[in-house]
Amino acid sequence: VLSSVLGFPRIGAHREIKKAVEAYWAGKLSIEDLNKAATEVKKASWTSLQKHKVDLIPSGDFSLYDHVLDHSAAFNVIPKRYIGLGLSPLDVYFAMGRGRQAEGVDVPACEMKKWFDSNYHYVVPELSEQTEFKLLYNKALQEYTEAKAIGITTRPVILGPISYLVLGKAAKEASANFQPISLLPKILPIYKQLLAQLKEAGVESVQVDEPILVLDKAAELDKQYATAFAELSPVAPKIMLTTYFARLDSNIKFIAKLPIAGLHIDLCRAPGQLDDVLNEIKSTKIILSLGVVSGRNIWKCDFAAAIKQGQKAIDALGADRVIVATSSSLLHTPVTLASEKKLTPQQKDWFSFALEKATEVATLAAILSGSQDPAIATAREKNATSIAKRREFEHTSDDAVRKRVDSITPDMYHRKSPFSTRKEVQAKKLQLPAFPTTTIGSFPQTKEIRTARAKLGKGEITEAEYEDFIKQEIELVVRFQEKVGLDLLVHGEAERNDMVQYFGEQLNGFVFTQNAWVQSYGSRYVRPPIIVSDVSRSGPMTVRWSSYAQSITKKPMKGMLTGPVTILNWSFPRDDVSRKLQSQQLALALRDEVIDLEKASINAIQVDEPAIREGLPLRRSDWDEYLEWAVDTFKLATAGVSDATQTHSHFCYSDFDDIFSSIQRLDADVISIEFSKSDMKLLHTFKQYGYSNQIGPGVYDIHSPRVPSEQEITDRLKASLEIIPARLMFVNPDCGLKTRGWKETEASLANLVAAARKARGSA
Ligand code: THG
Ligand code: ZN
Repeated sequence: VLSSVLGFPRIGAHREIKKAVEAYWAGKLSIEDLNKAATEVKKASWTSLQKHKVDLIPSGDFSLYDHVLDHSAAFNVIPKRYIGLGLSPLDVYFAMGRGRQAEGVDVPACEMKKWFDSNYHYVVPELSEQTEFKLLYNKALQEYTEAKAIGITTRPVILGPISYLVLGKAAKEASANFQPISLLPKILPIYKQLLAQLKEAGVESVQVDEPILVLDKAAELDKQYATAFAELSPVAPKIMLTTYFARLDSNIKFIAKLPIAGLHIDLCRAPGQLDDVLNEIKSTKIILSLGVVSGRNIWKCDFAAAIKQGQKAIDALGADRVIVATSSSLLHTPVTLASEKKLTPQQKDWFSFALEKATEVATLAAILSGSQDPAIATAREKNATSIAKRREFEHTSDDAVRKRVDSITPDMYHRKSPFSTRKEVQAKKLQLPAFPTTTIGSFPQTKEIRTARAKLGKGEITEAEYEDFIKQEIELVVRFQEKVGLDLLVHGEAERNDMVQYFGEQLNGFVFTQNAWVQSYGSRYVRPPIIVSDVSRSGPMTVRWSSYAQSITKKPMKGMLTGPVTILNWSFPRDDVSRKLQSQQLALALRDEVIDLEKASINAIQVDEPAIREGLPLRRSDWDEYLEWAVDTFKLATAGVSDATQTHSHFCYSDFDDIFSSIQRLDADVISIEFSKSDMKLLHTFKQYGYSNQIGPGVYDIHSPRVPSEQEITDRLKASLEIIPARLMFVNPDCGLKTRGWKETEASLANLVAAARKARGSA
């Protein structure tokens, strides 16, 4: 029984890649030094995986920005707008990832999308009939060779042709009914070339990721899979077809018939699929890779359970046909627990980060291979003790919290009156003009703000000094909003490091880390807090800042909270109770905060749920159950206020089509949506479904430093007004301003206010 890791974090144990890439962008690091930093990180990963006795070590999974973008760049899938700008290939690559605005060049970034149900974003390939695939370079081969040169034999990883195409989208120039998958005959020769080169270099087996096999839509692609693998197999090293994040369901029927050497399945997300898969592949020669060590969570693997599954597979297939692996790439987990100096020994004993997970797969493989090594026996015993201790801890629930959840009554999910009534009461209270202008909540997180926070962390300034500093920042943001003429103000969130981490650090039941960074996109990382026990609020979390902000202005101040579903989705949840229960507990804590804000005369309160769409299960048959509790818990958090308090919510990255009726059911008084990147189609959907509450379609894209002109904003408003009635319209940017600089923020918001005022004049 061999052990395998499907992919490793590529950010470096100390965020070396973020630092190097950002320094390169700033012109402070040469290409050579950037490559050197990359080489160091790759070497460190390979070396430590080898040291931890992992048999199948991945290569080709490293990335300076995003692994899907790596494929596009290597396959010549480069939209025209990035060509002929006089940029080096590396700069074209980064321009596609993040846009570029300098020295006369002004190109926006390619679209990003959430990678399945994770908080990672990939850069979406743009495909059309005109796409000319070419293999410009073979990144998997380069990294394989690089590892080989230091004496480490790896298994290269590539994203398979069908998933690559299906994850892409039709480019602007594509014809109306173009389907990316129609390019399969054109892309297969490229994959053949890539795989043949690997084989020639002596690669024994290659990991071909086909994660879309866990989606419903793969069921219709059985013929494409058959064609693709019939063409690729003869020229390729042994193919390990790799799936993750959900179950294969009936897709296993056609997968079992493919000419592949091995299949990887996720047994953390879908433990129930093992029997089915074993039945289907028993009579074939396919090797089964068991994803028993979670790539999506940080809990220590329960060896006893994993061994049971491993033994079952061995009984059915024989030991030489079983591999023990991580469930998915470890990209979604932090690098190592060793960097955490503040966790208690008890807490540390519960977790495994990427490196510790590598040890887990190696140990499990040794156990399943019947190893007599006393060190392995000891590791097994230690694991059993850790798991038992954690289980013991899990039984010590917070009775008050559990009782409160049990006594939730139906009326707690509903506002007192319907929206039409609330709207009138709120209009009197808030006195907002037509086309009220507002922002999503955060203002630029300047270097000074980050420095002050870091100093507080290191004890270089006192709590009181920090508090004064934040108050000054709030005052600055409030005065700016007054001056520029916004109507519904925010306090700017200078005190928050991250919209989830900030709440995680204040709520009971969470543990937070010092260095547990996970890549979110490009050079942007997050540090998800960990839910370890029942969640409750020990006191107000945001009231102090919101009421200070309200106290220094006559204009209405909007309170800002992160919703229960988003806190859950962007944390590492516990795995001993349901997501629903965790969301309910979060909702009750937030409900208290909402009511406290109302008591403090904050008459508009925003509870953001940008992650509600990404939490949607990958299989449609699981959607209803999720949406029911997700919507309910949002309502539980927000419905405790009087009619006069205006509730807001904000959504980003959403394919609203899928969750439309749920958005309506949230019954927020106002929603703001990311919208500038998609087209008017989205608003038509809102109209078509008869969305009845107020809505602020983002009037400009904050993800780029570009300043939208007043005319552009006016045009956008006019277009929106053809669909959304004027009386329901709010005017706002399409997301928070945290990652923007002040300069473009001032200019953009001035144009936004001017456009709204013009609209009032002409409406
Ligand atoms: N918080 C969390 N997850 C998210 C977002 C978030 N996922 C989706 C989206 N927003 C991702 N966007 C970002 C934007 C900026 C940053 C991270 C994710 C960011 N990170 C800082 C960095 O990498 O320099 C570190 C943040 C910090 O100082 O704590 O700027 O908003 N959870
Ligand atoms: Zn947003």
